[in-house]
Amino acid sequence: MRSLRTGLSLASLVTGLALLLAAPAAHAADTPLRDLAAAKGKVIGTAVTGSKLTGAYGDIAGAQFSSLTPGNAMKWGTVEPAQGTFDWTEADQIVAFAQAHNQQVRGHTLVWHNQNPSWLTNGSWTPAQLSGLLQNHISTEVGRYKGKIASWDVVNEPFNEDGTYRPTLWYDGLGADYIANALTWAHAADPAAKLYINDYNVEGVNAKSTALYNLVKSLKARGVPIDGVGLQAHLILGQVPSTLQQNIQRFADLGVDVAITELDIRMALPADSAKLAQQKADFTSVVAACVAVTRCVNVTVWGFTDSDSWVPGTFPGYGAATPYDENYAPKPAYYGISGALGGTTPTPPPPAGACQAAYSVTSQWNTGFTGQVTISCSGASLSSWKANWTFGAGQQITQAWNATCTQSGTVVSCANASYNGSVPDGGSVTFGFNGSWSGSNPVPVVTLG
Ligand code: G2I
Repeated sequence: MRSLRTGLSLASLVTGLALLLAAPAAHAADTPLRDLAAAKGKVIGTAVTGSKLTGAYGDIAGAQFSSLTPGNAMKWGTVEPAQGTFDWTEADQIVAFAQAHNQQVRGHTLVWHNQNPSWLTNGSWTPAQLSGLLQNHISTEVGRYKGKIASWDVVNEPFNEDGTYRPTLWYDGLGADYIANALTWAHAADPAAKLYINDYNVEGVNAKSTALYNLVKSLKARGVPIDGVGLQAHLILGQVPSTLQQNIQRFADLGVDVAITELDIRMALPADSAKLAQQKADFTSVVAACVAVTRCVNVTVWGFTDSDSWVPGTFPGYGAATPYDENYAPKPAYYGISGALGGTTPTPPPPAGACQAAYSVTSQWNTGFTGQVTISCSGASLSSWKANWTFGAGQQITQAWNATCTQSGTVVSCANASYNGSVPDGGSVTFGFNGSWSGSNPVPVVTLG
């Protein structure tokens, strides 16, 4: 900046600024999702696998997203495989990566019925023992990462589809208050972390989301620390609930934040352009619903690449659920997200264009003829050209205009003149020649080279 100031006149600085200002508009689609989200006051996240955070996977995770959720690394079964034996390797790796990339971490998850260690699920515990185990687990894990986790999915998937409590180790052993207790213990371990209850099939207004709504309302009334609800959003192509925004709004109106925590949109394989276009529209409407509600603070995709998605393993025949394909190329869904965050979709590159040459005989007499070649371009252009062909019946060029032609045996090569090398997209150039023939005068195939 200093050398810019001293080295440039005011006029050229102004010109330079104008160019700088113009550039982002032209390349807005290249703006990382995290910057687009920030401009809307939102956080955009992805679930990650710690061991993959290098190379292209790491580059995209770091550049595009402002929040990371460990897909599995912070679950009880991962962090305490044997009672009292802890393995924080992957969780630490993800937290360190997030800190190095100025990203939030969503901790996932403290109380769940899945992915618990077998020593826990196979044990037989009194309610007091179970409660002590849970409190100790929460205090240990939340305490370890105190100050480093923006939000915790404290309780995961507590409800059945009909809105009753899911019978689990926790509910069966401790009753519904395991939820309030878990939140209270988490708050004690890290008072600054935002505490969430997270569930699936609660994106639209339905029995399950209404049960969640009523729970949050009563927790708030009791003074239990609850800061947000997570709507997982494991969706199916073409089935974004029409009441999504309304549902987000009703939670916001309760005085809690809302996050879309595990967004993916699966389709029957193979993917095709129509399905990918529908998926783009679906990602657009989910992100737009969050953008429309101030207290919807975060949209997190459950894996950003189709190569790192839980979907094909769980729903055979389904997949392609994320915004990047298996080779890390952004899919239309990516542009659905960026568009809903205010980015512009890039103008697709023009279809691979072509220039071609057409040969014709314009007049012919007993031993001679006049011919011409027209070179025309569509979706492409040339700055110089050479037209080549092979005469099939002993013809011989005697004279050419608007090109320099040489003939060696049957092979003819004609190069542009100094003034007509340029063939613009949509334009054409013609050159002509006289030749001799006898017997027959067949039209050759001309190639450009
Ligand atoms: O099931 C999708 C998600 C639903 N909401 C809660 C999330 O925590 C859950 O995540 C998924 C992970 O993405 C999967 O990766 O949870 C699954 C387990 O319920 C995870 O699958 C497990 C496999 O079942 C294991 O066989 C595997 O060892 O992932 C493990 C690590 O790759």
